[in-house]
Amino acid sequence: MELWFTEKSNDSVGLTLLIKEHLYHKESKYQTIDVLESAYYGKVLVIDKVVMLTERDEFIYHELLTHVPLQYMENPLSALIIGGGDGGTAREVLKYRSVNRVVLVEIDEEVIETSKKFFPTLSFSFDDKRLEVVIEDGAKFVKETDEKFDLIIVDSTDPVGPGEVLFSSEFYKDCSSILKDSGVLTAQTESPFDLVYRPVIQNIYKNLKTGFKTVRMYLGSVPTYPFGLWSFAFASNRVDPLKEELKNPFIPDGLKYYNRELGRCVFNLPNFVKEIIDET
Ligand code: AG3
Repeated sequence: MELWFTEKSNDSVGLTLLIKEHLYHKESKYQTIDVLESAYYGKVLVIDKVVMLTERDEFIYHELLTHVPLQYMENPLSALIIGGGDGGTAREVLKYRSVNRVVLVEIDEEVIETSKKFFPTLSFSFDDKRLEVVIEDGAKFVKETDEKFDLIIVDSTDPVGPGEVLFSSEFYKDCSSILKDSGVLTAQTESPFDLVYRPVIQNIYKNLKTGFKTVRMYLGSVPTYPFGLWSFAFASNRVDPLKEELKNPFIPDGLKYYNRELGRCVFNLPNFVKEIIDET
């Protein structure tokens, strides 16, 4: 018998994967966690029936979320990751020799445990001594911490359920206040091709603008996310990627997606996407 998994992107479109094996199912305190062995994309991490990552294309999302901001920084020392319990974002940030401290705040420790069991190519980052893991609500953490960071990365789920507060203007203002002067925040901000999500994205960018002087969107193509076209936010009070040059003298070896030519031009947006942002 053939087994297929479908994530419905909206009521009339979905992504369907042929599944070889359902490896794991767990109801955690916050959400359901599943691991599927797919025929084409390798192992798939699914939370609340939504694809978080696949082994085969996770590099695109994780490299975009991290190297785009890190290449605009001369000497990044510290990073705060909100979410990101699979370890993929931490893996990329820790490739920078200048980075001596990464704090990862994940609300659900079951995500970390699942990644340790099934996704060693991401979760090996948890063995790095520079990484501290805090099991807590990210919004609460940014409100209460006294520490300041060079980089904040919001590696969240979609803006529904427990992840919703991570797109609010209060959260962004709190992030802005714990960012060093020349710091940058990046966040995943859904698919601009999704008509249903358009007002949601506009709201996210409106909220970001209440916390940061400069807010830019950039794009990448992630085949296993809805519509294959994904957006990210770059927010800062000092750095405008459209006006400044890349500053980091170091770039990690062996990246599979990011290079500096690409890193400069990901901010050039198609007209239909510009329109979404201009309306905010
Ligand atoms: N963060 C989730 C991105 C959103 C995917 N949305 C969807 N499939 N509807 C991924 C976590 C990877 N570190």
